[in-house]
Amino acid sequence: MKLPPGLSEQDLCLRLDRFQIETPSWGYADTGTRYGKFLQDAAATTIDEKLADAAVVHKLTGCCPSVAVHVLWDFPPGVDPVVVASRARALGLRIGSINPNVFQDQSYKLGSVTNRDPAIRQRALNHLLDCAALGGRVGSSLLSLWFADGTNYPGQGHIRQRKRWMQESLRQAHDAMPPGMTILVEYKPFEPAFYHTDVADWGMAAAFARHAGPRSKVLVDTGHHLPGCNIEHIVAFLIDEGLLGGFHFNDRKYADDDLTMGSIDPYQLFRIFHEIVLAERESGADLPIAYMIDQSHNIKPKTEAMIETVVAAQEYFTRAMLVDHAATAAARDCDDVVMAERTLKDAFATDVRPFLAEYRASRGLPRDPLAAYRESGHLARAAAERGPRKPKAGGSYA
Ligand code: RM4
Ligand code: MN
Ligand code: MN
Repeated sequence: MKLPPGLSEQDLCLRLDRFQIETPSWGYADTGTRYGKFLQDAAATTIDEKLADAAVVHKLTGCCPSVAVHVLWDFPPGVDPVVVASRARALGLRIGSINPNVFQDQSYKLGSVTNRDPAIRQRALNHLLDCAALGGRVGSSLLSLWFADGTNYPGQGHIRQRKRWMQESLRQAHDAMPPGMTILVEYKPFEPAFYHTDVADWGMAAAFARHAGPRSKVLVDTGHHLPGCNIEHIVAFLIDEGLLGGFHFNDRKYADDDLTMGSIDPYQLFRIFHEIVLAERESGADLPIAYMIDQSHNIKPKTEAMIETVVAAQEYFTRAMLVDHAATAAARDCDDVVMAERTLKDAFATDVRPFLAEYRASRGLPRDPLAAYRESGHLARAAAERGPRKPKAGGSYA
């Protein structure tokens, strides 16, 4: 494997040791499309089962110590989050980002914090404040906010008024957070709203984050862009503004498809990591970015898809570390566009899998986490245990 001057394999290994990826509780559960939900016998149904699967992923990959939770889905009445957090610890995990849910309740049909009805706005805000407090209790450092708020038809909402309501709620959530917690503002151009979304793009998310206060940053969900969008440009821009807080990684072909990372466009993933690695080399420090997965594995077995994703993240992050930045800069200095681009393509084309296998072995981990998973028999055991308890159908669209 060709390394850029000044970088050793040991350097790569040490950076990989610090490259941690958060897996989402909902990625282990049965999820569906608008048209139906296809149940998998092995998919988790309770938070304990989700944590058990996350622990398997962490055990095999060594780099997924935290699990994102979706408050409503993971902590139904009767489930004590503090007890869950201690069970997570017993499995070698911790609770990661707290994801409030202000999109599912019937009252949120026309919006949550941007609803015209002050009582509904207050209800949504109260949930955000509860989630902030919950974060403190379970030792989480991230309040990750995604709003389904938006409108379907021109004239349906007063856009600037709604913006101010959003702004006000974010500021209040920010000010109520325990010290050490950060808000991440996630944007999305459409869906479920089809005319306007209240936090539609990275610029709006950045403006909201700035208004909210200093402990507030932007979350880039790779699937939340209109086709053709240059995501790595957004990433570079947010890094420079000190506003890149984290990622929701997934891949997509058309919209918010939530496919496994790198399955459709691995070069894009590489280009995103390249911007991060370049900034880290220039500053000499790791960027404080929360790398999180947000995927919905409708077809693939959940835990396998998660392992595949984690492995892809490591592969493309490692490839990005192979870019010879001095060579890129030298080519750029003489306006040699062809050679400048080639420095990226050379790194992208490098097969880093043998190196990563060695790296894992040196850390006492399986060389091939997916193969180790298949050998472990976990999938069949989970299916035998969980399958019989599941309903026979996933529900219907109408
Ligand atoms: C959204 C967004 C959020 C996720 C919900 C379920 O599209 O990606 O991050 O929590 O879906
Ligand atoms: Mn997301
Ligand atoms: Mn999404």
